[in-house]
Amino acid sequence: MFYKQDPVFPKDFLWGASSAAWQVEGAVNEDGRTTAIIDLNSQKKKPYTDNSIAADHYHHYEEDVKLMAECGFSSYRFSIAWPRIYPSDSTEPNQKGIDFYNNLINELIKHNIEPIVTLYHYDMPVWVDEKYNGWYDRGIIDAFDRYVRTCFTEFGDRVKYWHSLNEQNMQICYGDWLGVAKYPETWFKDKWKVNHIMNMCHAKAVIACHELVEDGKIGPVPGYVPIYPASAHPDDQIAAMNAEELTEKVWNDFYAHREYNGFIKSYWKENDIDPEIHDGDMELIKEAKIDFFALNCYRSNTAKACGIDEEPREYKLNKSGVKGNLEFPKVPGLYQLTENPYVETTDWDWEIDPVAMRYMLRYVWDHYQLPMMITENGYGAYDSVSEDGKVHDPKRIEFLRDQIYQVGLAIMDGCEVISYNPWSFTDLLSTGNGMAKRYGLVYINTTDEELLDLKRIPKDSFYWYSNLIKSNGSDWGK
Ligand code: BGP
Repeated sequence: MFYKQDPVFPKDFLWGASSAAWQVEGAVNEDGRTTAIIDLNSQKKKPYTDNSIAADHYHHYEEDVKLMAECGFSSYRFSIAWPRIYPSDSTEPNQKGIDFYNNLINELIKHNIEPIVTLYHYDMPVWVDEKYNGWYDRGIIDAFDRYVRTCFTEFGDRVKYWHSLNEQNMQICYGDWLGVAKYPETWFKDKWKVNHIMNMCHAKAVIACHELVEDGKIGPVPGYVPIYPASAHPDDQIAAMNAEELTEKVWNDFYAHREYNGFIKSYWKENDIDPEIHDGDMELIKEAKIDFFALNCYRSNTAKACGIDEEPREYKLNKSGVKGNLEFPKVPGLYQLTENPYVETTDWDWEIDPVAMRYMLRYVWDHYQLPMMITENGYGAYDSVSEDGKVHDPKRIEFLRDQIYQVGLAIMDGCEVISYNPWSFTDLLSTGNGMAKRYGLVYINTTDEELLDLKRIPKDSFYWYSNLIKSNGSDWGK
C-alpha cells in the first residue's frame, strides 16, 4: 500500500542499537572470564585482529552508555558472555562477571535505557565445548539451563526483555563459519541433531524466564534474509519457498508453533535423517511459548529452481570486502540462490534492499501474529577519520534512513513492531573481517594492524539517528 504521509511510530517505541559481548567487550582474560570457542575462532581469521580487545567496551561501558543517552536511546540490545558468568564447571557463578553486567544494566537504567539481553551470542565456554563436545551432547542442555537461570535470577529484576539464542538458523546453516560444526563430512545429517539440542536449550530458557522473571518476556533471534523468486516461473516460486523453509521458516514455525513443521519432517524422511528427539522433549517444547520475535535483517536473497541432477555448490560468502567474491549455493532438487538485478550491493556483496525489511515484518506478522523487534540491521563498510577529525558516513545514513522508513511502513501496514536496534552502536569486531568492516554509529579509533587510543568519535550517522529518534521517527533529515 502507498501512503500519502510519512509513517508514524508508536509513542512508546524503543529506539536503540545493538552489540554482542564477544564482538564489543574485549577483556577476554579479565575478572575470571575464561576462553570461549568464538575467541579461538576469531584468532583464526587473520589478517584481521581477534576479539581480545575489540571496542574495549568492558572498560568503556560508562562512556558508551553516556553516548547512547546523548543520542537519545530508549533501548540497548547486548549479550551476556557465558564464560564470564560460568568460567568453569564449578557450581558457583563468577561474582565479578555478574558485577560487570549489573553495573552495565544499572548504568543503562540510570539513563532511562531499556536493557534488551541476548543470552547466547556464540560465546560458548571452552570447558562446555570440551565436556559436551560443543552442541553435540545433550549434557549441554542442563549446563545452559543453569547459566540462564543464573542470569534471570541476578538480572531479572531490571531486565524484562530477553532473547534465547542469536541466529540459531545461521549457526546451523553456516555451521563451519561459526564454529558449530565439528565434523564437516557428517554435518549434513548431524546438524538436525545439534539443532534439536539447541531447540531444547531455547525451550528451557523460555520456560525459566517465565518462571523466574516477573513480567519477563522472551523470544528467539532468527537471522532473517527474505527470499524472492527470481522470476514469475512457478518453479522459481517453489524454489524460493524451499529456500525460505530451509534457512528460516523451519525455525520460525518451530518457535511459534512449538512443533516441527511438515516440510522438515518430510525432508528428514527423504534424506534418512534422525534428529534424535527423546521421549518428553516435545511435551517440554510445547510449554515454551515465546512472547515476541527479535529479528536480525541486513539483506535479501533471490532463488530459482535447481534440478535434482545439478552439482551441489556451497555458499561462499565474500570474506574479503572486494566486490564480486561471493558464490551462490546450489541445493539440487530444492533451490539455488542467484543475483538480484534490482538491488545494489555492499563491498561484501550484501544486497542493499530496504523493502526486504517491510517484506520480512509483513511475512512474520502474517504467519505468527507476535510482536516484533529489530535487533540487527546495518551497513558494514570501510570508514575512516577525515582531516576535519570527523567520520562522514553518508551511505550509512542513506541505508538507515531507507530501512527505518520501511519499518515505519510495516507499522502503517498493521504490523506490531516495538523496537529498532541497528547493528551496531560502536564499531566492533565483525564476524569475519575484524575491525575493517565497520557498522557503528560511533567510530572506535583502532585498526586491525595497530592498537590505537580507542577514542570514541560519533559519526555523522550518530547525529542523524539522534535527530530521528528524538523526534520519534519524524525528522528524516531530508
Ligand atoms: C549477524 C550477527 C552479528 C554480526 C552481524 C554482521 O549475523 O548476529 O554478530 O556480526 O551479523 O555480520 P558481519 O560481522 O559478518 O558483517
